[in-house]
Amino acid sequence: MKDIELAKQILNNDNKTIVIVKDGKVIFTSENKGIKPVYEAFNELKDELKGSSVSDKVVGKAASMIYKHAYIKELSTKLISQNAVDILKNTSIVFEYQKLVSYIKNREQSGMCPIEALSLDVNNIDELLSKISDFLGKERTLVLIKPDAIERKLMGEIISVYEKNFNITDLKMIKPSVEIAEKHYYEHRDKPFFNELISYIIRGNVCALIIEGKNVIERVRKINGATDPKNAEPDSIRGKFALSKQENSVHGSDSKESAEREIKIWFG
Ligand code: IDP
Ligand code: MG
Repeated sequence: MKDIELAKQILNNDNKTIVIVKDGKVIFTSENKGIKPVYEAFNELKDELKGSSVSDKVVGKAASMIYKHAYIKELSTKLISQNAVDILKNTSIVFEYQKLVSYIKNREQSGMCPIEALSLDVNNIDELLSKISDFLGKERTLVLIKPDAIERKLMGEIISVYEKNFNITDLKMIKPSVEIAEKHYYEHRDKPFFNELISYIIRGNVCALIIEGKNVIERVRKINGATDPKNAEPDSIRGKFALSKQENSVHGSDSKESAEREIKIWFG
């Protein structure tokens, strides 16, 4: 049975307070209600569970339940502690939901990580899962403002379009090396326009941005417009500014995988 199914089944069963699943096997269940057995269980299992705190496990639990369902690569140390990340790798911890909520409600809110805070005002596990998925649905993408736009001093105007619609979380000017340009456009290496494309992208400064938001990958590509300005919506960035199919002012990643690959190339 999948973790998620097991978790739901357990959470719908009044008799069980806590179940700890490790490597796909149930290694601990408690028939008692209340938070006390949870602490006791963690005490007993602290070596096995790397001695992390209860809150790590609460977060680890929430995260592990959606692990196979949501985009979780981004659920890094930014959102949860390293201990919870470690636990995620091989352990799922399932609490009775109401006990989890009362436990969280009694905690200092300022110390909460975002996922804990999300679980405060939901009524059941499905709501919690969908809230967390929404939260994690926040994507990142890589945008490049290409040399033709920088040369024509359109950078500010173009950045303001993204800024109004999304959060810009990182930004830099860079004159790309051939190596960076070839890595970035690797998928086009066999295309007839490849060499020309590389010469164009390295001919001057490029402004690279990491942009974050819900469905940002698809939305940025829509705002950018079609590759060839002849086909681009007139009010898209390419529709307004692109000079040709090649000198088309901006780049936006085309998938989550491309976004992560490209962010690594440009931001390390
Ligand atoms: P995209 O930037 O809209 O994702 P891709 O097909 O991935 O478009 O192409 C990458 C870049 O290569 C384009 O943005 C453009 O600068 C350039 N390019 C694409 N097709 C051509 C072409 O037919 N001739 C010249 N350059 C092209
Ligand atoms: Mg592309």
